[in-house]
Parts: sequence; C-alpha cells; structure tokens
Amino acid sequence: MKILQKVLDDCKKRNPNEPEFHQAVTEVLESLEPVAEKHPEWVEAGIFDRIVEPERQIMFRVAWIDDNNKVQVNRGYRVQFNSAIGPYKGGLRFHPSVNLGIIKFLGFEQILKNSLTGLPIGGAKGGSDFDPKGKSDAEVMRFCQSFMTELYRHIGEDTDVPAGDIGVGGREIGYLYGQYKRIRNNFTGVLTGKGIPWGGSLARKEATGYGLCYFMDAAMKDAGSSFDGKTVIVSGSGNVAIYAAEKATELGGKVVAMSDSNGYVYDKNGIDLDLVKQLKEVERKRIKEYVNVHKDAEYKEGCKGIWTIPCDIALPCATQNEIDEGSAKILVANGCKAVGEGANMPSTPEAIAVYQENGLLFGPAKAANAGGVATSALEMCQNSMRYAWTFEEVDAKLKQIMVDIYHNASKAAEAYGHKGDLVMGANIAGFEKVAQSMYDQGIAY
Ligand code: NDP
Ligand code: 2IT
Repeated sequence: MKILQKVLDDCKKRNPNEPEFHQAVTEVLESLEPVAEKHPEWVEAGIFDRIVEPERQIMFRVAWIDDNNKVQVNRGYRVQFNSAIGPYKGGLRFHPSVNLGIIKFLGFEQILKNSLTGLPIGGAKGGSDFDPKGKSDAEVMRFCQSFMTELYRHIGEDTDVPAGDIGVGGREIGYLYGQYKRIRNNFTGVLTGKGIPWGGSLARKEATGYGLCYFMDAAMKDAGSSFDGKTVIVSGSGNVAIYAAEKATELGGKVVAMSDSNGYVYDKNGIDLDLVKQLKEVERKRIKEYVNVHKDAEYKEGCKGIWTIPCDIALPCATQNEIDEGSAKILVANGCKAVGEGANMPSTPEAIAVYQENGLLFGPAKAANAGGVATSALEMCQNSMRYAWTFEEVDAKLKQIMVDIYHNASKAAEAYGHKGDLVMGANIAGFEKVAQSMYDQGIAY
C-alpha cells in the first residue's frame, strides 16, 4: 500500500486496542489502493480518512433489575458510521463479548455491505455486553426497555433504523419496539425484523441465510457448479445458520453438521432442521440436545472441530474469526471447494489467503450476507408505503439483489484487473457509490 498506508496507520493510532476494527479496515484499504490511484480527487477530498472515522459514536449506561431484585448494569452502544447514501442502518448485537471495537468493525463493514444492496441505507451497528442467555423473558424485556429508553432519542425511521444480530431476534425486537412506541407515541418503521402482524416483512427472518445461498448459487453457476449433491457444513445454529441450512438443502445440498458456541453435531444422514428449529428457536436449548433424538448423530465439545469434517462447501454462520489458518488448511486438505460467509468476518486474513492460494470460490461476508439488511431495507420500503408484499414477492426481490451483488462484485474485480477476487470486487463496488456520494455532498462530516 502506498497512498492509503498513512490512512491505515492514523486509524490504528487513533483507535488503539480495537483489533477487529483494525482487521476490517486493513482488508478494505488494501483492496482500495487501486481506487485511490484512479481517483486522486477522492484522496484530496479526504474521503478515505473520513470513511474510517464514525460520524457519531454513542455509549450509554443500561441499568435494569433482575429477577432477584438486584440492580444490573450493562453498556449500550450505537455507532452511526456513515449516512452518505441513506439513514444509518444495521443490527444490534447482545453478547458478553461486545465492546466498542467490535461494534466499530461491524459498523464499518455495514457501510459497504449496505451500499452493495443497491438500496438507500447508510451504515451503523450497535448493541450491548448484555447476555440474553439464561435470562428470563421478563429480564430480557426489562433490559430492552431500559436500553431503548436511551436509544430512542438517537434513532428514527429517516435517521437510524436498527435491527437484529447475535442475541437479538424477534423477541428482543418486539420489546424494543414496544418501548420506542410508548415513548414516542409513534408507530413507524424504526426497527426492522419486526413481527409480521405489526409491520415486519415476510422473508426477513429467512433472508440472510437464503441470501447467502442465492449468492453462492450464482457464483457457483458461473464456475459451472452448484449445491446439487454437495456436502455442506454450516457453523452456528442461530438465525443465519438455520435458514442457510434450509436453502442449501432445498438447492440439493446435504448439510451434515451445525454448531453452537459449546460444540458441534455431525449427522451423516443430513441434519434434521425441524429438530434444530425446535431446539433453538422454540426451546432455546443447546445443540448437544440433538443427539438425544438422533442417537446415530455425534456431538463433540468445542466449536472449532466442525471444520475438520470433510465437506464440499463451508458456510460459516456463527461469529467473527471462527475459521483461522489451521482450520482453512484442513478444509482445503479435505477437498472443500467453496466458502460462503454468512457471519460477519468469520475468516481470519490468514484463512482468506489459504482459500485464495488454493483457488477456492470465496464469497466474502459483506457481499454474501447482505441479504438480511437488503430485506430490512425492503421492510422499510413496505412500512413507508403502509403496505405489505407477499413472501414470494420479497423472496424474488431478495434473490435478484443477491445475483446482482455477485455480478457487480465480480465485474468490479475484473475492471481492476483482479478477475475472480470477490473480496476486492465487493470492497470496491461497495465503496465507489459511497465515495462519490460523500464527494458530491462536500465536507459535511
Ligand atoms: P444468533 O444469535 O441467532 O446465532 C448466533 C449463533 O452463533 C449461535 O448458534 C451461537 O451459539 C453462535 N455463536 C455466537 N457467538 C459465538 C462464538 N463466540 N463462538 C462460537 N459460536 C458462536 O445470531 P445470527 O444468526 O443473527 O448471527 C450470526 C452471524 O451472522 C453474526 O456474525 C452476525 O453478525 C451475522 N449476520 C447476521 C445477520 C442477521 O440478519 N441476523 C445479517 C448478516 C450477518 P450460542 O447459542 O452458543 O451463543
Ligand atoms: O450484519 C448485518 O447485516 C445484520 N445484522 C442485519 C442488519 C439489518 O439492519 O438488517
């Protein structure tokens, strides 16, 4: 890197102790060096320096009372990263590992991902170090109400529209929405992923996982391949994982393993998804319970071991940096031909290098998992119209969006002399629109 090295150095210096944020920014700036060469006017206007600095970062105390009448304190975050092409948009993550650096890496990725969808949404992310696991519904509700009692003043249907992410699903969005409406006396599309009877979009729940498979299907078709007859591994067993497994199966693949943060199940007969849905969506239990029903399936402690199972296609759908160099090498040695990222930044830079050196088809997160936020934008659109499309209508739009993202990323990579490099293609295709918009709008932020 020549032109952008200083941007990266300054960013790291200004944001110490945020390794995930550094990782996300490094990958993007490395991809954008040829764009900086082609657009000296963007360098001159400080577009690169500005895009790595959030427009606004909000941190707040969230106090709530647990079932034993004890006061608990968590920290809430909302990082409004970039509003060049639309209102801030991105999920909320509730997980004990959440800190500012993680929210910033997610918010930064979200800028380019949201641009790739072709829809008018800026980039943001938020959340808390609150752990919903093991909490009663009443505790989760009190936490969400307290969280929203601060957050409401920073968001709005044309300002910032949060949604779900790890630890935030339909239940949490419901409690958050109820509190927002109560405070504002206002029924608007301020959150997405809402329940279907109260303004949610059909197919939003399925969208990230389905979209991942639509993206990989388009990419594999271009390479003369498909899901049909392939062995697939899906890590995680949350929202993204379940619907990635469902669509991969529908497209002819056989999903043989899924996981949670404790361990993984291997079912050589193909994962019983109805059981996984029952365990995870309804009963909120651990994946190890799977083997109580399917006695011939195996459960192993430790989630990393899932990558040692031979597969043709790997779909990491749990969390960041879940595939390291060692796991990537094992995947390759076992004959894996394609990796599609449902989670955000699930592969370390060293793992990505292994995929690329070995010619794997690699669908990077900000392109491959954009179907969730794209469908959130479709939910916003329906809310604005006060109208609702059918499942089939939303699903058809989602599919078209994912095919378009694949082709746009693929074309951008080729245009810059890196045919087949979807990491570079996605970063460039997502960035160009945001950069031009920031340039047109002057030194606004
Ligand atoms: P969920 O909370 O529904 O599920 C998360 C899954 O990942 C669970 O199975 C969880 O296991 C596992 N997991 C979480 N943290 C870890 C960890 N540190 N190590 C191993 N496993 C872990 O979240 P989602 O399915 O919504 O999100 C999964 C990924 O997809 C995240 O990276 C998220 O950012 C990304 N994503 C989500 C979108 C969405 O629309 N929801 C859109 C685009 C990307 P356990 O139950 O044990 O914690
Ligand atoms: O990472 C993501 O794209 C999400 N968690 C979805 C965000 C959204 O606003 O739907």
